[in-house]
Amino acid sequence: MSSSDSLFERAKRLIPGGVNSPVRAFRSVGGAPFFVKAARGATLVTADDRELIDFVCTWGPAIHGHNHPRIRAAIGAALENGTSFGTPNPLEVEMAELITRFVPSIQKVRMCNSGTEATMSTIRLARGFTKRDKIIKFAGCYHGHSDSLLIKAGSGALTHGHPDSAGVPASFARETIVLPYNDRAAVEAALTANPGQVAGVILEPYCGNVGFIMPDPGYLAFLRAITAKHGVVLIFDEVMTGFRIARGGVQEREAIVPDLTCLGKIIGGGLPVGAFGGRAEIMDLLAPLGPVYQAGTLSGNPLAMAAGIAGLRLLEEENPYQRLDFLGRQLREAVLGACRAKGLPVQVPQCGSMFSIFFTDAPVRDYATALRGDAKLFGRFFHACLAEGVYLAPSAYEAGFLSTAHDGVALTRACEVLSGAIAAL
Ligand code: KE4
Repeated sequence: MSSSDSLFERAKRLIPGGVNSPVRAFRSVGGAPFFVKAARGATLVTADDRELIDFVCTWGPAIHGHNHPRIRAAIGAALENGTSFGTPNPLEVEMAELITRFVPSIQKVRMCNSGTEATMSTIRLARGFTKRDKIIKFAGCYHGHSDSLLIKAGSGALTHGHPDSAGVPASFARETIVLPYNDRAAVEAALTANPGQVAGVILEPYCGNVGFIMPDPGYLAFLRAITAKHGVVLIFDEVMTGFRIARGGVQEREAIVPDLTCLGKIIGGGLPVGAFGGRAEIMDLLAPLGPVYQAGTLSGNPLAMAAGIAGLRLLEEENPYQRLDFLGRQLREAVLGACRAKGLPVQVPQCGSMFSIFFTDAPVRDYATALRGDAKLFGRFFHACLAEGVYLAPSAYEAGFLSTAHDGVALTRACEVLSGAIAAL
């Protein structure tokens, strides 16, 4: 039995499903997950001493590749001073200054420990600010696992066939209106049908949890205008896209100014971090200033701040976005070319270092069209790539990620593997 197999057997005895996050379980692609003991650059080293070229990048944070020396050094230096103080610390201020400089719509920001905490807190803020209860989200968008948002959710919830989680009271679910993404009429109808009742609209401005889906031209501007008109808080969940699609996230690339923004992943440099921020008049409702409570023992943790600051400074120095888009286009062209040669219908939406592969002939623009992709074929493709040392997200409903460390041999090899796997399907 391989080391991963024996670790998985032990894990399953004590950890539900043997994993600490469902999407890691390979349930939708079949087979058992491998365990990783080390990671560096574009490579994972498994417990079985296999080296894999990684396109999951720990679900987004590793935009500089794994274990970047600058991030490692920053954590080491911070560690000399201790791990957690439970008081304000200088690094939190530096992080707040960086985030507000990179994302000008964020006038004030609060650190927390995960993307889930960030999105959950913005929902509470929107409700506190507007004194309204209803929230609009979009089918397939995943905003973490807080009750109000685990309705028609993407990512692992969709992957495992439970987009509406058990355990969420009907009274909670009633306050969440779920609409199709990219459907303007649906938003107009929902706001007309619920006058003065909708506190906020939350969305992934580019979806990364139902595969990678971009908005129709003008859709984000439409949402900005209609939410302003109805006094509804517009929340961009940029936990995945923040600092990845552009230094200022999707809102920079699309020149849209949301009221609140959720962040995570990259800003932690691989350590547990979330953040949310936006208009000061909304953020100042937060305790200790105002009546909306939110808190966290390890929020602004010095090690996580040091790692995140090092990663953001590296982005500022390298400005890798054009380079990452060039790498993403290479991968896209390799998959499109191989599928064309095979006569296999495929969509490969890609922007910068985010992409996904849908085996379907119809363009994918929302939850319904994403589900038309051949998930079984994706599972076979996933394992064919894994067998050759390339690790894609273990689900047809996730985004793939590139890092600056993929530039060169890793991407060349990966494109060969992806093309070969398609030819052999
Ligand atoms: P976390 O609570 O997992 O830190 O963040 C939740 C979250 C919020 N918003 C967006 C847009 C997200 O993508 C996420 C988390 N992303 C998934 C990957 N699809 C995390 C992977 C996992 O659940 O293990």
